[in-house]
Amino acid sequence: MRASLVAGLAGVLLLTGIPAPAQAQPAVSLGSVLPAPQQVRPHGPGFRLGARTVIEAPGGTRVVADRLAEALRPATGFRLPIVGRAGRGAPAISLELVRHDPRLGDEGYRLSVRPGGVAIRATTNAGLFAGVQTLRQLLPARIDATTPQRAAWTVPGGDIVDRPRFAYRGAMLDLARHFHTPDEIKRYIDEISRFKINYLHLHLSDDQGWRIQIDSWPRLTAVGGAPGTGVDGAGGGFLTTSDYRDLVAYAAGRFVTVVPEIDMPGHVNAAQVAYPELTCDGQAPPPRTDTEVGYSSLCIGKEVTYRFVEDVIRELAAITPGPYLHIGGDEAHATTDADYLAFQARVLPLVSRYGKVAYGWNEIAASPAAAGAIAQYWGRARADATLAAAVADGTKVIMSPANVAYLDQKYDPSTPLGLSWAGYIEVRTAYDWDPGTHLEGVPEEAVLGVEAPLWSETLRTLDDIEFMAFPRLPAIAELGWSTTRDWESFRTRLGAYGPRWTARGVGFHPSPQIPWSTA
Ligand code: NGO
Repeated sequence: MRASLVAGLAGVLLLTGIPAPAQAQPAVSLGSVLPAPQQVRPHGPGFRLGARTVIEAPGGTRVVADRLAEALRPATGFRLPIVGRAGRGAPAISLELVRHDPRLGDEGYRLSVRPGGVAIRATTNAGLFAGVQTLRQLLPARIDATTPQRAAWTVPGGDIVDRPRFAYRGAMLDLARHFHTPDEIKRYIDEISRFKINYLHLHLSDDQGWRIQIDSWPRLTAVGGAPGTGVDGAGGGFLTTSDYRDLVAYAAGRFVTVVPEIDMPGHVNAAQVAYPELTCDGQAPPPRTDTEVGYSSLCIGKEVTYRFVEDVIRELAAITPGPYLHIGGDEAHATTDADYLAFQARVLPLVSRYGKVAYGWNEIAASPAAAGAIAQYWGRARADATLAAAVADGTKVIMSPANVAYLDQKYDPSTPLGLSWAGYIEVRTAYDWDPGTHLEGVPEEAVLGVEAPLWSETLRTLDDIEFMAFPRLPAIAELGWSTTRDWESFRTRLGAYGPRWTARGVGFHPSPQIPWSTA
């Protein structure tokens, strides 16, 4: 409350152009964090990070300490050694796993800032990592510079107790329409994990291309990942199994779980170009790099279809440590309803046979086999009777309504990139909805979380990705993490975050709805 008032005043000052008083103001207020922490109690003097500061990281917390050190060393130029125990009186940022704290759940953390140091406590490393992301935002924005800066590295005094509202907070990248390289994906992971996003969904196949190596069907990538398989014949490429494993490990080191998607029974033209036996007449269709949807379908009556699907699921499950495997299921307009149900009755159980929870676009809810599965809602309506019926049977839901959560939609008519079929989505539109009440018949208990999909028909480079994702991704992240939703507070905190992106060279959309700080 107090924190958001302080933040709100800072916003007014920025808007009116009157400079904030220079004296005694901490550079950042304790509550100025994205997504908003649950409990913020500013009090007492803060901590000043200096050349003698150490990172105290007893057993098992090393992976988080490494991330913290990587985040703070470049701009401060300090050594910040990681030690098991800090010497008495040594200024320290200390990480510690505690046995039990019912306030924290699996991913929560406590952060306290005193003149002698900063303490982050959690019951898991995921919780400590979340606390570290908060701490980074409590330092002056210049902490995000990639070269040493002169600054007073102060952290405001007080306590934060925080935990997420939803267990699943996701982002999706579409590698099929335009391939994005492992390095680009890693940079995206770096940015999204700062907002406590903990799942990255990769859309790995579509009509245009196939982007993941499958050993038992090698032409999928030899043909479907060849140069020229991106939209309009641009680009091409695919992830080898070892690229994929490396990405999964990189993500895990940032507490992000990868969710792979193979889209079927529609969106399969690239697979059919590579393997004509996957069509009903056995004839290869022409390769397609336009952006039509809904014209291709696997051949539901052929056994080879299920050998193919099982091989793909088995191989993907084997290289995916996370719990979910996404089987698409959207826009199967070239599959009859009866065929669609027959297909899902065989394929949804296959996913569990290989040890994964089946996940698909909300169309899968039409199948009785989706009872234990997860459906990703991408519709624009506020009610979906088929989904509500599945929810009553146990299906869980991830919310990605296209008209509020699709990061590929234009901000406004002047946005140079993106599509607009679901409407224009400025920052406020992305923020002003509630995943727990958005859909009739889908109560909060049935909602596993939120996801912000970024389809790439019009997006080729990392710059394109960043321009569309930021600043809307933090809006969706806040809906997934925070229990409060307050637009005035959000826009002020977002405005204060801008210089952090600038310092890292992240080209965000400077939305006119946000009071961007130029500090
Ligand atoms: C739809 C479609 C995708 C498009 C996307 C573009 C879903 C689930 N299927 O969303 O193939 O790329 O819109 O916004």
